[in-house]
Amino acid sequence: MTQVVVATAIMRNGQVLAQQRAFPSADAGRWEFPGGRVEPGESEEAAVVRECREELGVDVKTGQRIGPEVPLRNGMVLRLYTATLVDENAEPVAVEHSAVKWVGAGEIDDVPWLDADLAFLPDLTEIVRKD
Ligand code: 9L3
Ligand code: MG
Repeated sequence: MTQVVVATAIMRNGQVLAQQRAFPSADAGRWEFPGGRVEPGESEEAAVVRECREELGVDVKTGQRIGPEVPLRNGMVLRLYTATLVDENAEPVAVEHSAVKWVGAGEIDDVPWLDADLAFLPDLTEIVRKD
């Protein structure tokens, strides 16, 4: 079966959360939407919740899937879900990454995203603008 990697667009007050990768070295310094591999028997929505807990230390509620399915290396595919913080006042922290930051709709295009994540920007910008 195809290995799905989920990515999460956490939205709050017209902004979306970006996190900066620390590893591997080829990706270090680039920004991504938080997430990771869906585990066997796990739903994609549950993987979003688990990855945000692990990577950011926050609980999220998974929203809708948006944008294309992006092919990755090794036959994996990347899918993006929107999400909101369960506690709006909780601040995500970079547990295993270099940094996190909130990005407004007008700044999304200026972030040095991973190549794979670029495919989500048109659909995402429209949704963040309406948030
Ligand atoms: N990946 C790309 N964009 C993303 C995410 C969450 C992941 N927004 C790629 C990087 C890795 C693979 O998917 O090659 C698995 O992700 P992770 O487990 O290293 O986060
Ligand atoms: Mg990850």
